[in-house]
Amino acid sequence: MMSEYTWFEGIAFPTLAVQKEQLEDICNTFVVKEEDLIILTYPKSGTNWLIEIVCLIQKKGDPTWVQSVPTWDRSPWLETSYGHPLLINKEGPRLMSSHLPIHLFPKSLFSSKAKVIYVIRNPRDVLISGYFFWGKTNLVKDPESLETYFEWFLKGNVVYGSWFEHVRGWLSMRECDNFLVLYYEDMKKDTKGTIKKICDFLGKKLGPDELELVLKYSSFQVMKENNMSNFSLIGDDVVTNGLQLMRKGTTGDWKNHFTVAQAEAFDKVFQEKMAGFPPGMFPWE
Ligand code: PPS
Repeated sequence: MMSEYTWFEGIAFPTLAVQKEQLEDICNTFVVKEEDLIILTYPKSGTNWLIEIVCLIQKKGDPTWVQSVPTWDRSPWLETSYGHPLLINKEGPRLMSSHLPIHLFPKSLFSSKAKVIYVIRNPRDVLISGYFFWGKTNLVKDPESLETYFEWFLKGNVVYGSWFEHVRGWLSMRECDNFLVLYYEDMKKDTKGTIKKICDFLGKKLGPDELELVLKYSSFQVMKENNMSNFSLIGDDVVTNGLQLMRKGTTGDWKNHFTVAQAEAFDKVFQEKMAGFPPGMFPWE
């Protein structure tokens, strides 16, 4: 069944998860605290993987927390009707996630020293991951074909808006000390190096055995089997048909799905929309 969207500032949000009044409130009045840690992503970029890594770092590799508490309670999604109240009522340092574009994020962030980690993934893989994910939920309109979803994605007619604008917007903060940019592709290529980078950013030290535990419990296979992390607890009101968060967990899957014409059309739009960034900004290009 098709779901309605909640529209806010020209961007579509899944009505089942996000409400307009709450979004307005979050944007204008939510107070980010100095000691907060915020995981920011465009959807399907590796959000849940990063949440798992951060939770495990905080517990020095002990998996008890990630194996007993669902992801959305460990790191509530700020803009959701479920996550927002949890965050307002939480005392002390908070871990939170968000897919909000920069112009809708609570203004208090920009005068705060709260730490932010922003994960970027090749948008071609984001598109494919999203196509297979959203179609198995009641959260979005059913595109009915990859061709249609491809067009919607390039135009930004998808939930949370345009990937290009999201990434361009948040990358404007990349020189800030409290802002760490990670790439899904680097996380795959050198997961241990990425975990160390996150530890440095958070001012956490892990011993070699602790690092191995973080690596083990955040691996694709272990997360896929962890019901607290693999979205198997999401209810039937949202899931329509065998929803899987942990689908493939690879880079370059888009090559199995794009036609040559689609690959060319994507390259063209990417070059136009992301012009002006220094060489090497996007490791897959
Ligand atoms: S969501 O729904 O927007 O929060 O999704 P998000 O977590 O951002 O992205 C889901 C994709 O991340 C992959 N993933 C992983 N890849 C490698 N290792 C680990 N541990 C891992 N955990 C999640 C997941 O498989 C989704 O990508 P696809 O390409 O669909 O497999």
